[in-house]
Order: sequence, then structure tokens, then C-alpha cells
Amino acid sequence: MMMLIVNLAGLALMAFIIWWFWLWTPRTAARAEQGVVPVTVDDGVYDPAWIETRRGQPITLRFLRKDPSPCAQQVIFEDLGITEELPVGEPRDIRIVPEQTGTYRFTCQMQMYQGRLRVTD
Ligand SMILES: [Cu+2]
Repeated sequence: MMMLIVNLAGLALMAFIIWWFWLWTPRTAARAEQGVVPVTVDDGVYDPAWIETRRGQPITLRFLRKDPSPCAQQVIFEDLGITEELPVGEPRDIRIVPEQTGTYRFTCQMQMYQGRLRVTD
């Protein structure tokens, strides 16, 4: 019986991990036709966590970290080769000129914070 409970807990944990890292889709989307999109880093989430923009249009993401935990200390756009330190309370601009359509993840260094930048034509 104990084994069964342990296995169920393991399965639940795996399901949670799969959901969290692969299936989760943010509900709020910010559309940037041009200019600056402010992104707050707090309470385990980027707000907004889903940003849409158009190919070829420069976009500036202005990250403001409020969460003092070390987890939130960097934001990483892995596919774009961008890593930025985020000091608490100081806005940091990341300027991106998306050259290809697609969905680009951005995360903290442990991938607990997650957001997506979607680039369309
Ligand atoms: Cu983290």
C-alpha cells in the first residue's frame, strides 16, 4: 500500500513538472506593435508572461524585478542568446529585433519564471 502511495505521488509530481515546463500557457498577452513593453518580475511570474510582436520590428522589454529571491536574478532568452542581470527595483531594457517568426521562451536561470515572446508576420 505504501508503495502505491509513493508511486502515485511520483506520478503526480511528474504530471506537474510536464504541465509546468511544457504545457502551461499564460492567459494574459501583451501585444507590442512598437516601442516598450514593461514586464514585472514578481511572485513567481512575469507579468505579462506572453508578449506578441511582429517580425522585423524592434521591441524593448523593460524588466522590473520586484522579487528579491535569487531565483529571479537573471532573465534568459535561450534561443536568442540573451542573458540579463536584473537588480531588484531597477528597470533593465532588453532590445530585440526579431528576425524570424516563432515563439521564444524567456526564463529565470532555474526556469521557474517563464514567459514567451511570440513573433508573427
Ligand atoms: Cu528561478
